[in-house]
Amino acid sequence: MRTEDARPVRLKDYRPPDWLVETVELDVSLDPVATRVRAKLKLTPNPRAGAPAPVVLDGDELNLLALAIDGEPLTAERYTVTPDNLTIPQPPQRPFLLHIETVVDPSANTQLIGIYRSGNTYCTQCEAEGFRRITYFPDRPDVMAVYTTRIEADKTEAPVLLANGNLTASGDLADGRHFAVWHDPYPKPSYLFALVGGNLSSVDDRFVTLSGREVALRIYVEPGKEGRCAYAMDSLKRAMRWDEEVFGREYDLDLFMIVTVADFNMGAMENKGLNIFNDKYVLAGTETATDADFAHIEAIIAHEYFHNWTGNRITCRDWFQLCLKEGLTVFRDQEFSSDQRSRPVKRIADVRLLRAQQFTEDAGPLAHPVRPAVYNEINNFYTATVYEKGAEVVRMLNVLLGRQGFRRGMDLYFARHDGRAATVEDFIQCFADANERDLTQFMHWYSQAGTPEVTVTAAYDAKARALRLDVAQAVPPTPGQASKEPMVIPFVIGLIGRDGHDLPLVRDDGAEVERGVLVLTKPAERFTFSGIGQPPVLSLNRAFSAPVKVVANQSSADLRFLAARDSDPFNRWQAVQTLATSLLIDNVAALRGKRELRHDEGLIAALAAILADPALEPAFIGQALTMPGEADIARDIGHDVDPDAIFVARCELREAISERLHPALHDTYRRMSSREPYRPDAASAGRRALKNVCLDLLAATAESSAIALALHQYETADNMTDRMAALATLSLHERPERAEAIEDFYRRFETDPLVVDKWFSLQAMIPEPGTLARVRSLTAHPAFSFTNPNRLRALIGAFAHANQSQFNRADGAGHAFVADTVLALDQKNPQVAARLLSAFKSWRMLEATRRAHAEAALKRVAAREGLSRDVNDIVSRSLGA
Ligand code: 0A1
Ligand code: ZN
Repeated sequence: MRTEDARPVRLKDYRPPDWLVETVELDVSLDPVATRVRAKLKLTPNPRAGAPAPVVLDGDELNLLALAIDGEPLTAERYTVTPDNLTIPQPPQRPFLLHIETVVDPSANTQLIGIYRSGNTYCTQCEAEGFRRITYFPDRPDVMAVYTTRIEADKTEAPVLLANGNLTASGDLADGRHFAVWHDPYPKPSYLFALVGGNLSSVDDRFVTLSGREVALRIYVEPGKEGRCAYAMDSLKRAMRWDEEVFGREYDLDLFMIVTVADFNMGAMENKGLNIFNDKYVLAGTETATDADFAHIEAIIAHEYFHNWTGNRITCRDWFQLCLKEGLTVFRDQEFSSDQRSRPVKRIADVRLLRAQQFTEDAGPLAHPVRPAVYNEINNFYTATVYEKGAEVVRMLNVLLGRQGFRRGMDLYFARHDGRAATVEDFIQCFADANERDLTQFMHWYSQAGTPEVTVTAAYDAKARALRLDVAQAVPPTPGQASKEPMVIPFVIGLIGRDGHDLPLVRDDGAEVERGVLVLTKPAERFTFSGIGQPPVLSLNRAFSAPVKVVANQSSADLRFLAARDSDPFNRWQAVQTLATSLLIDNVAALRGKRELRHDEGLIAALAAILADPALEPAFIGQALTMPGEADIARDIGHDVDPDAIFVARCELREAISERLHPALHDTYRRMSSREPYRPDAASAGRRALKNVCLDLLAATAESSAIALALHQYETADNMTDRMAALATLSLHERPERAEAIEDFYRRFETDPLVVDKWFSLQAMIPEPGTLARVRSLTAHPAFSFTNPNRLRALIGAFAHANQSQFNRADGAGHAFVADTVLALDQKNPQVAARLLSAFKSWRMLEATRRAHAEAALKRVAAREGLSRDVNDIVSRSLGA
């Protein structure tokens, strides 16, 4: 294991590689405990590098058996081996063939990086620095090579042998073994290498590209699970078509394969031609997967597929450029889902996620820029900032340049950089060149951390028929960045007249504001609009055009007006959230000061109007009725946070909504109930979402009839969405029905690990003091596994990340439990341990007692000898060392 000695890697130290690899021939002989890897690398001196240089290859937990140059074995004095490197100090300064033979133990690989086993399947995970756990190699993304992979294995243990590219040969060998040879004609970085060996079944389909080429599609699963791949396969074909239509991108190999495994550190991996997926993001059936699962499958299948162009054909020069592939590809998958489903609802869901995860990250000790300038462990930068904020930055280009201008920039990017390893500068330059725009200032989005705050003050002058907007922006300080430069913020606004129509946006110099985009560039600036015959209501940051926090102090009446009338659906939703947030913040303060709680009739009226609006999509109404989450309220409060008070204030609000809107909620519940057979499409899912939000609100008062309704729905549901939603509602009420239903659920689904994960999570998220004891005892449940990342995240991850009041218990027991788990897990799987530890990312904003407990827990982790680099990095940044 790579232990803690931190060696910060800095962007400014980037140097091109001294040696390039033209071709890689791998010969891998699979064995459960001694997998032998023979590698033949064609190395050439890099003409872009300087003086003659040694060959320094990366390695991690490898056993070197043999080494030769051009067929001649290297004697011991001609090379050195350390735990991290293999160095040949005086290689020939010309192209040569390097033969390396190593052996690794896949069964002992609990990190799940490199070659490992998931059940009986052999599989690999190489991003970011896992290839070095397979063979010695210049394991950096700017070394792109053509790979040929020969795999051999026992034919009964691993009848299926897969690697990147096309199958070029296969056959039987002596002793019951067999082999397959795969060739990938596209040069690629080592992190996109993959191989799989196992007893797998495939579901096969085909896709004909726009230019008429036929591509074979295969999804490999454990035998018996073939019936659960239909939605993933359909999503794949839709994604392939969409990328042709929207981005002009065709698939480039004759075969596209997806393999599912049950043990995987992340969601999925875009290896060239051979995506490897956490089975949770492929397998789905009506009885076992929720609407949210179906939506995730669609998005992640598309995400990995889209990487073929944004990530694989054009890759990253170095890991600092991670957002180049991830932010862009998330943007692309968000757009795909928006086109397949409802654009406004998707935008609301994405912004909820962005605020919950990225804004929170940006507000705490783990804040970092979209393109960090330094890292200790790259695995810790697969973050909401790189992915989600990275996508927002790409989206802002789309807003600034318009759809066509954006497409021009993308086309140029594909044309200019195909087959290369690129940087963020390269990417942005394409948009600048294709649109003749200067995007220098825009680059601050990549280098400055923190969520910008945009403050808007309006003044209406009736006599001059003019509206003046004073707009100020500020980016708060973040670790290592005390002061910031102003950003380019595409701020889309609307001015709404009393009749609900948008007024024309004409600047006082007569220029019309195109697409409503005000481009903010200064710390403070003034915009004046003329021809405004009445004081308008402001609709700000429409469709969330920039990832900023808006401060506008709009009146409750204006917010209600926006909730009812804005032509921008996102801002209708936002207006409700703003009303609810300010009420919740006031009430948290009231609870702590033992004062009486405030009620907001305006908010209730706004919700009633939305519920009654027949023009609105059900999924949108469901989003509007869902109050801000506890973590969001905490972040908005920002300091001296008491999670219990937040929980109570939120419950009180839900009860008030329940009481005041009871008949409408009941009626909506009934109207949204369906006797039709289950279908996972967006419209049906939206109806179920609204129905289940209503059910949960109806039960918020713990009224018996609502509990009975939930129980009835739980028992009679014909799909997992309804069954799970009913169970989640029941889980919030400490009554005998809850225990029975939880028992029943396990009995029904105990043979299905992905459903058992839902069962673990649901219990871990119960916001009650008994939950910690329940979680502890569930760690001894026969279905729990400490080494399977999905199980671990389902139980302990859900407790730490999704149960604010119990993780942050006032007695510190929640923090201590998670710290203990991190320490125990770190020995086995540092990447997953570090991610669990990041649950402490908001510890500094807690009130003093809880903050002290969190600090003590973090210090205890920090004090442990022999921490992994992953955990050491998170804990030291969390403590601000
Ligand atoms: N590139 C993948 C995410 C990923 C990153 C690291 C991994 O290591 C275990 C695995 C997957 C994506 O964006 O989907
Ligand atoms: Zn990705």
